[in-house]
Amino acid sequence: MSLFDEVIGGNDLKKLKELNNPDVEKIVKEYTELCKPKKLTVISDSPEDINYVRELSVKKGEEVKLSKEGHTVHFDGYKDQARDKTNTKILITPEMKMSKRINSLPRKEGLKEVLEILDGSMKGKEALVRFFCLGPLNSKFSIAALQITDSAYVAHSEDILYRAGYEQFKRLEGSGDFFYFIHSAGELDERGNSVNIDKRRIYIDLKGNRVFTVNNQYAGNSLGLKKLALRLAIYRANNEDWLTEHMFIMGAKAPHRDRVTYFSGAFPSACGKTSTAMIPGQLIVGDDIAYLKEGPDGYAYAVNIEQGIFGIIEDVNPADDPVIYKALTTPRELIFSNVLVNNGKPYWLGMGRELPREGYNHWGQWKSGSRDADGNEILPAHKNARYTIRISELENADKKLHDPGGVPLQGIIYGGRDSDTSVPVLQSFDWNHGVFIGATLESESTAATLGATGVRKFQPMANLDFLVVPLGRYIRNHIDFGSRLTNQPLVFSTNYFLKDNNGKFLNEKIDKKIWLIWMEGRVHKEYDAIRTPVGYIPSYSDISDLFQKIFNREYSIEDYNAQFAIRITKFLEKIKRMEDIYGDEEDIPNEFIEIMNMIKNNLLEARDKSAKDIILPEEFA
Ligand code: SPV
Ligand code: MN
Repeated sequence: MSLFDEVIGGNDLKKLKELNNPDVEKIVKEYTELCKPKKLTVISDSPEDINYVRELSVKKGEEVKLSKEGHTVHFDGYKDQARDKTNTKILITPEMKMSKRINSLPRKEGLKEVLEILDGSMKGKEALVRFFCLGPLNSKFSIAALQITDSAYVAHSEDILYRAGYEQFKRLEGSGDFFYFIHSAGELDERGNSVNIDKRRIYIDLKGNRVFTVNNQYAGNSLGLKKLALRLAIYRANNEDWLTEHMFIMGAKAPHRDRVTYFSGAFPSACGKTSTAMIPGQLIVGDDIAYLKEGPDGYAYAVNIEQGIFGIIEDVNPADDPVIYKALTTPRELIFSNVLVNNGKPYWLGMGRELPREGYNHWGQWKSGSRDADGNEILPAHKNARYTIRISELENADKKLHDPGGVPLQGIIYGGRDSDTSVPVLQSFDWNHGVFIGATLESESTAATLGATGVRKFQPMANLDFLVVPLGRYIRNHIDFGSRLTNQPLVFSTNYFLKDNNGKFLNEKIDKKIWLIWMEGRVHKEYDAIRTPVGYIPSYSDISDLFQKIFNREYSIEDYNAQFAIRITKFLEKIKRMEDIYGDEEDIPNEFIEIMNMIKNNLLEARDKSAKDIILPEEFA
């Protein structure tokens, strides 16, 4: 009798067989034999099965119940609090080209290594087999996804974040056209955390439509359907004629207007992406990953491949993020991760109230002043602490969340974290210039990935971490995708992080609502704009009107000038950085280079003409 036959129960085998899918059976058998769990449980879409996972996670201690109904907390290991870029690699075959900036490894070598690590990794544990659907069910966007994991927390999180897909697998009618993900947290310590962090590996096998991930628990590393499937889907989209993007999707609603205007937006981690998608009074479709396809009417249609949010909790407070704050503080199914827990209550940084001076956190039993083995002081909660929640639980969920056709995009926003260069909001001259803006996005680093914070990083389309095709190819696809659309979305950039010379932010957090409403109005041709060397910016009168109408706030011309002046030298420095980066890449489309030269010339001309380094908007009006 094989190990597989020993560890699978009759009912579980039946569920597997009912899918009538030889590839699914083969894969489940193969990785059971390799990982050697003591039990294999197959989860269908039934409420009983889904509840089984939820309870298992609590029973195993991967999640602990908090005092509010439905709330649980999960802790990742102390050194497993963010995506591990170093150990995330794309497995490539000799004919596959990859940019230097993409972390890759020869496929043979990578498979050998990771399969060795996975060998026996589930010993003594229960493995869960789950079926999901990326994108709405039964749609031209749907991609079926199979997950095998020994972490009930992973399986439970996926249940909140993704659409159940056991029935979707039946629709495959036996085809092997699906993604699959093998995850093991590996050997665990007494807190239930992965011990062998030095052997943490996240290997993406493009050829095999699969990902192997081991010795980790943090969702960005462990959940197959999140950033791991994102990479497989980018590969697929770039070999076809659509886009897979690190983008939110939202419905913008201007006050007193009876219309919904859909936007998608790419922001690197921790640059205000979720909070843009959650601006009060707006509708959310998704906050992280979107597939875009051309519709019959020439619009780009977008779907959220997820149905939940794995959001950063730091700074979620009643003033800045009222919708999320309310959702996080009322009973519902919700997982907190890496927060501070005291007396059954979760606490996080920036929640708008004082935190207890002791409690339990990602480090262990914590007291104010506690230090880790390296002598570093431990914050009460991790800066990348998060919450996992279904979008349908939010009062601002858009009714088209599960629409199989997606939503038509009328605007695309690229937002970086930039303290000294770009203006708060700007519209591109056209689609290709929009691609340029996206492809030259930068972000000052934060705690969402491991490594130093505060360093300016190149973040094309907020997607560099996940790119599995050469940059030139990816940009080509964007240009071509837009050229096929007869109803192109307008493209904008935003920057919420501009600072004055004393390092103080020039904007309030909530100002993003004004920029959004301006962008919405631009789509409907309701505002004029000022043409600057780098794109179109709003006029003072439109913006100050909006501040007045929406916030009842005075917006002074001094504020406008400080925020919307064009910093010529800073922009030229940015162009120089981009010339260096792109000069080093192969097959960059000509259209892109032409735009770069055009913007550079615009900037130089403006400086010659005005003899100034920082030019006020009125000089361009
Ligand atoms: C991000 O960092 O972009 C996230 C969270 O959305 S993670 O799951 O870590 O990717
Ligand atoms: Mn993300």
